[in-house]
Amino acid sequence: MEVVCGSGVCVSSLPRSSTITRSTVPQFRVSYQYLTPFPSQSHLFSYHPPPYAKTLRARTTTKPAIFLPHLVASLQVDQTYIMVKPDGVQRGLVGEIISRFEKKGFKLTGLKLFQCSKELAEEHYKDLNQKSFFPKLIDYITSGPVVCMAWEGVGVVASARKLIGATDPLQAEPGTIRGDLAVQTGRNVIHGSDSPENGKREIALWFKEGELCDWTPVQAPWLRE
Ligand code: IDP
Ligand code: MG
Repeated sequence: MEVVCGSGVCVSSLPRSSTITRSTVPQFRVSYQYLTPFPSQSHLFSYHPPPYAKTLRARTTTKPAIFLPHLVASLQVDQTYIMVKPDGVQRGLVGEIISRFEKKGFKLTGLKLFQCSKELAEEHYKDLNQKSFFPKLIDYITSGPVVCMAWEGVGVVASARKLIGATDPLQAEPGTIRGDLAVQTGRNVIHGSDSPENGKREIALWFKEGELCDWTPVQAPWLRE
């Protein structure tokens, strides 16, 4: 088995938890627990044979592939649902928040000011409906207009979560939106999808057909080679 480790290069055909020992890599003196560069289950880090491969064998092969996360990630364009919550709108933070995503280089594909219903808020946060704070969360989200946004880009879901910062603004790093602009979890100014799947689900929930724009920013060649 071909194994290349070091300089951030690993073989993806190894099971996530497999142990690399002296027998698999003779030059290793000790056992190494195989770890992906990030402890994520993300689809970004799984190997998919190219769909354009010419033969069935080539398409279904399990032969080891060099695992370069930045190259794998470069193939995946995701969508995320970002929402300025009612406190962000009331405090005049809409422009500041949009600006951070624009400056980063993501593509805005949907944008609207919107008063959401209780039903929509409950559906959006359905995974939290057993939490004690759920009723207050629904009151908060429906207490005034929100700004709904759909953003698109390579790695946009994970990157947006970094730009947003931790759920508790006091734990959020300075430089993040919550770290810079908020002080309490119950008033943390912004929502961002937590997975590519939820990005799609939430965009479909908050936007109607025809409200999203498919366009090519002129700056595209200046953002990605
Ligand atoms: P996230 O917004 O960082 O993804 P989640 O755990 O998904 O955080 O929670 C959704 C939202 O619910 C939070 O952004 C916050 O507004 C609210 N929330 C979460 N935990 C608490 C809490 O302990 N008290 C009050 N509100 C909370
Ligand atoms: Mg969440």
